[in-house]
Amino acid sequence: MKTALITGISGQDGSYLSELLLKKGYNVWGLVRRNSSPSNQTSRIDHILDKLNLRYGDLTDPLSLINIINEIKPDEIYNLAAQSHVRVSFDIPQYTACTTGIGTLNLLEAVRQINPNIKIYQASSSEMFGNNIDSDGYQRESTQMSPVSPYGCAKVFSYNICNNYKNSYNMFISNGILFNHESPRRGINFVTNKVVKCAVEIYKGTRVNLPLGNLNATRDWGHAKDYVKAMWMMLQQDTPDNFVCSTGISHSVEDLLRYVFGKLDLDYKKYIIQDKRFLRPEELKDLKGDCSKLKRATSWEPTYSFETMLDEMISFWKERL
Ligand code: NAP
Ligand code: F7E
Repeated sequence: MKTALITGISGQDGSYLSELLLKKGYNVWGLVRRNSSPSNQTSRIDHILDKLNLRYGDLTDPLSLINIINEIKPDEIYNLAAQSHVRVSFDIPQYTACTTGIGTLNLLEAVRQINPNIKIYQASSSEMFGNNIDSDGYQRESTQMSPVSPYGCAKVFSYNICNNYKNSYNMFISNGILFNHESPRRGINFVTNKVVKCAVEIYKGTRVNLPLGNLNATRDWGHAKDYVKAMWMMLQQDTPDNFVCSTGISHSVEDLLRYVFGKLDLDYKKYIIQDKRFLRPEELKDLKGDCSKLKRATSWEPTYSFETMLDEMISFWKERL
């Protein structure tokens, strides 16, 4: 039985990855932060809590990482913990750098000192590319990285330090460069789940409008359940490498509105109000990923489309609200 440690186990991806690894027979451990409302914090993993082993810790506390790695002796570590909200990273840039950037270094150093043979997955992001696009309209592993947010800058640091530790100390560290991925478990301050939840509230008569920021940006949106499979596949390769994971199809925020409100027989134009609070000081305009390297190396294929993913989210909120 393999042992896996997931940092960020209480997050969207941590919850789906836990389910996947449990199904595969792993002994699954997770790092959780101290929170004044513990039941709320584990809401995404409450249904499997009895099968998981949780320990308090924090990426910014190196001793907590050393203690848990010494205790559980993992075969694989999935480093999913981060301050992951791009807009918020402009409000708390130093905190974001400490957690999303230096936190990764703390983890790598703990692994190097305790057992450099542990395999590590690093949650890298398409936000690292900033506004660079190859001439065919896609971003891929070779696309230049010029991040446009404190979050993106911190992720580039983590990406680079992972490559540096891999090469310097011959460690198995793979970066998954994941494009946006969503689900009913997505935080409700990210645009997909915000739009779906608010649209369902308007449909049910409990809300009158939806304040949003930039509607023109385009994103390559996939489903988190598909993307955690890719994370696991990356660590089952013979050698560590960096892989883009994406659907290759992009939609604007306005497309998202049209689809979700349309499914509820509503005209989104009647409800949207522009709210400056949701604009970013610098915006990443367009994302569309080419994941042919991942597909060549593994048998990974997404099972959800943009539409089926949103249908699942709409059904979830219709039932929940
Ligand atoms: P998420 O829902 O925001 O989850 C983040 C997790 O990190 C939560 O469990 C959070 O704990 C934990 N965390 C935050 N700061 C921490 C710290 N200092 N020490 C320990 N744990 C900490 O994010 P996600 O959508 O699952 O994404 C997972 C990872 O993939 C993140 O690193 C994200 O940046 C990256 N990523 C996400 C996407 C995407 O579209 N979802 C795309 C590319 C990359 P609490 O529950 O206590 O807050
Ligand atoms: O924004 C626009 C916003 O916050 C998407 C994270 O998982 O993916 C995610 O980052 C777009 C942006 O995701 C609102 O300006 C308009 O253009 O859902 P989002 P993100 O910033 O792309 C990357 C790959 C990650 O790695 C990150 O961790 O939607 N937008 N109006 C809005 N966005 C939000 N949140 N709220 C609005 O009201």
